[in-house]
Amino acid sequence: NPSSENKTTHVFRSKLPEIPISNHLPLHEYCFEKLSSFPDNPCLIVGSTGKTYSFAETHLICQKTAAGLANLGIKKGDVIMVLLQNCAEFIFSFMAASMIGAVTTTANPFYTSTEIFKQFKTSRAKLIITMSQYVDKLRDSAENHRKIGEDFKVITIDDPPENCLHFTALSEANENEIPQVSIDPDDPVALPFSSGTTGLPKGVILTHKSLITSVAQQVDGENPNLYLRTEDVVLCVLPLFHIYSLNSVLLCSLRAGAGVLLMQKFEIGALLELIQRHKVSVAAVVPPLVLALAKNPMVAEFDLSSIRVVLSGAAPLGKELEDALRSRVPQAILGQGYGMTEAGPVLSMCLGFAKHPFPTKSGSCGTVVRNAELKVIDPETGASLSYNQPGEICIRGSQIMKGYLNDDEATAATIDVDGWLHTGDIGYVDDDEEVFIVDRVKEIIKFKGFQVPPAELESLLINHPSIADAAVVPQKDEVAGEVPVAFVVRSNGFELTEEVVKEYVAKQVVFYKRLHKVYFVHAIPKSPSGKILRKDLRAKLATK
Ligand code: 4UU
Repeated sequence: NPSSENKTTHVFRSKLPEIPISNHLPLHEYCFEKLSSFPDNPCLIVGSTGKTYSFAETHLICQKTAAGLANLGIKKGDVIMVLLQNCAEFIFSFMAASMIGAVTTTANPFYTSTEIFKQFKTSRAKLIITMSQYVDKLRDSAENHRKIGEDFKVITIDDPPENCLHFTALSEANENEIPQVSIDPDDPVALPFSSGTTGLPKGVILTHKSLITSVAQQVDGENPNLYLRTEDVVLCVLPLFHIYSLNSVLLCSLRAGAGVLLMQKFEIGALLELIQRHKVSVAAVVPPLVLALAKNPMVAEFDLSSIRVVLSGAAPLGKELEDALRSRVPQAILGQGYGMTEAGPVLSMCLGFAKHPFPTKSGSCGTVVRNAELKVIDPETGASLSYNQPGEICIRGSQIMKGYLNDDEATAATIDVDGWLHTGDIGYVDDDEEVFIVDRVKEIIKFKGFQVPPAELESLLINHPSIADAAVVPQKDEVAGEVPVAFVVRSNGFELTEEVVKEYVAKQVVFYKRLHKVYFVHAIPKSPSGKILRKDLRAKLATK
């Protein structure tokens, strides 16, 4: 019996009671379920222009866009790719796809052509919604022989280049022409990509049920864990193509009736100005943004007194940084959320954000969300551990992914036979049910919260004619948290400089995957089975 379940399993739960969750609904119905109570409230506020869409307007444009997607031939189960920075059209596209039973795969518009097409092909997307400035990357290239307008459609939210369509082709369709589809709770709705605990990026299948469950765990119930009010303005500066912003900012706000302030990109001056102007009350951030808010002298010139909640996540937040931020926004509750794309994504959330809050400790990643089970296991033996004992964090519940797209092996390596998702994070739960993350056993490197999969960089490096072997590991960095650095073995007789290696990688990847340092070595330490001994390399870095 491969099952490790037994009587000694210590299951950690939320301090909040379980609640009924409407996860039989399609995601868009759930998110807009309470629309009639606040149709005229601001739903989306476009930071750059000040344009505001009410809930009723947002819902209507989503419906029109749904009809528009159907007119272009998108059917239930089809995948569309949204390649956009934060903007209203992102939301229209995502919710529209849900309405016709289609699936959205989100990607970073700063990706290189190669990175985009890898995801585009793997996800078998039929259509890309983007901006004109990114269309050149979608043109016929070495990676791609399919043609825009013939083999796949490209829609731009600004002036469409040749063979592309304007977004109005979607958003001006007749909302009465949405095809009737029946959506099963286990049907996919979102397909973000993540490398998980090992290897290359994979499509993470998030179903209607997973996302509804996750949102409900945060904002539903008599005493919501993340209490959002209809009068809240929630800052949406983190990219919506990442699950953190998509779920905890966008979907949670839609459900709760809070307004979402959209910022296309992070720029401290504009951010502070918008917080002050729109009286942002809830700010979802990542540690590098906390650093900017805590340290940048400009902050003193703005009124940030509207902020009542700061949620940090996606990477560890140091205690000093948290304290430094506290002095800047003394009226706000600061806390963390801990998420992982595959986990739907939220595993734990600060209970200081609850409607009836609990006291919390600095450095904690919150308490496991309600209607879910968390356990901590010995990474060697798999034995379940009790309070205050660090081990691998595992999570179980209806919110977790259905699995990886077309990769049963990776799915089985991540979700075990008893339904536990293994995170590759090392942490413990203290006596007050608070989760603390202390280490990571998986490969992933996090640059400002962005995923950098070492396997991807290693395969690029090994493709270089002068490189015999390579390994990529994280190095601690004050600003980014971690940066990728490489250990490289030169092929016999080849000259190769650090600059050449860095350049070679930089040309092929998005900015945050660039190598910050290259160490030339004679061999990469490996286990008898051929696995890179990353711990040894990390230890080597620590002594450098
Ligand atoms: C230390 O980072 C995310 C999702 C983050 C998220 C989502 C909703 C945070 C709050 C929220 O409300 O997903 P991925 O897949 O990009 O990266 C997952 C990994 C985790 O396994 C862990 O290693 O990112 C790291 N991580 C954190 N580490 C995520 N949150 C934290 C955290 N502290 N608070």
